[in-house]
Amino acid sequence: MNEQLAKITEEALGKISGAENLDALNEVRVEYLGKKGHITAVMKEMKNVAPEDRPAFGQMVNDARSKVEEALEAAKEALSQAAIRERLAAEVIDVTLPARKASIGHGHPCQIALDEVERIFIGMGYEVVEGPEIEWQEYNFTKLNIPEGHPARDEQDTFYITDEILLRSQTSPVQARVMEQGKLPIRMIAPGRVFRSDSIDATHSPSFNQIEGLVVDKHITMTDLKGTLDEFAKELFGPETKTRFRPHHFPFTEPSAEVDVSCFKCGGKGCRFCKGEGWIEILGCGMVHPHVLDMCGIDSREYTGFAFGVGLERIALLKYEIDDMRLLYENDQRFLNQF
Ligand code: 2NL
Repeated sequence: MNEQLAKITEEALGKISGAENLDALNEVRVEYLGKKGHITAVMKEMKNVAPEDRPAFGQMVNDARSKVEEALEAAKEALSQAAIRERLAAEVIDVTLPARKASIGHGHPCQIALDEVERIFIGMGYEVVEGPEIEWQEYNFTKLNIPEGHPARDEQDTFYITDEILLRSQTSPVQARVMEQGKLPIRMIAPGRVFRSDSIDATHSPSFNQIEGLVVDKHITMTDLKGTLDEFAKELFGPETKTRFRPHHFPFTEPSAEVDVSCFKCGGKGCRFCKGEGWIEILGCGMVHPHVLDMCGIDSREYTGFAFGVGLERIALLKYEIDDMRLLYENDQRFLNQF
């Protein structure tokens, strides 16, 4: 018996040291120590052993069992260590490689220009107000003195969602909403995205940004309009800047004007930048039409106001001397990083 057990133990130890991985090791455990294992089978012989020999027999089998268990444990430890070493070697990280540069991006020229415009008007006591990009045509057109049948409502020019709902073609509906709330006086600018059914070229896009301004109070006159926009132009383009108001027509203002600034490149002498004109057009403005005030719930016999609208992209193109609007929509970092 002793000899047979020694042989089984020897065999088990041999297989343990030959096991190449943890699965193989487990098979050896089952083969010798499992329910039907070789060493377990020897233990089951106990019943055939003379009662006086049983303690010694039991001791002997237990010793063999312990020996195999210890060997299994040691081999398991060694194989696990080897597996970890192998993984560490395979996953080695070269800490001397240069790190990937963290990119924090760059402000968009339109955002920089908008920040500047907002700073100027906030400095003059204006509030910045935003509103929905999807509007009732009532607010986009009717309340702004653009009745049904007016050419500005042409389906070719505006993106309609239903007969009554559209993508706003200007930010003035935001101002119509503020007027309707009835808190006077009003000093506000409304920046935001607007939509026109235009084809894309160097100066047009179906979606662009506008900043509209509105002042409503008692005794507001054209001199307030001219003084405010002259100050705005000087702050935006430099203290030497002059302004020129040319008569124009907008449905929501009367009288209306377009405003030019003296060319900030040549000072007004005429150059390539201003196409020899000496002047550059930057915005449209006028005294709020009394119909507009009345339709928005403000008594036009008591209150007057002025309003203006500027294209944000146009300001950015002029200020940063960019010659194609499409560059503003590509978001190429190499372009943006220049401003
Ligand atoms: C332009 C001209 C303009 C307005 C916008 C306005 C708004 C209200 C009432 C009256 Cl609520 N007017 N906005 C007035 C005149 C001109 O924009 O050429 N924009 C790019």
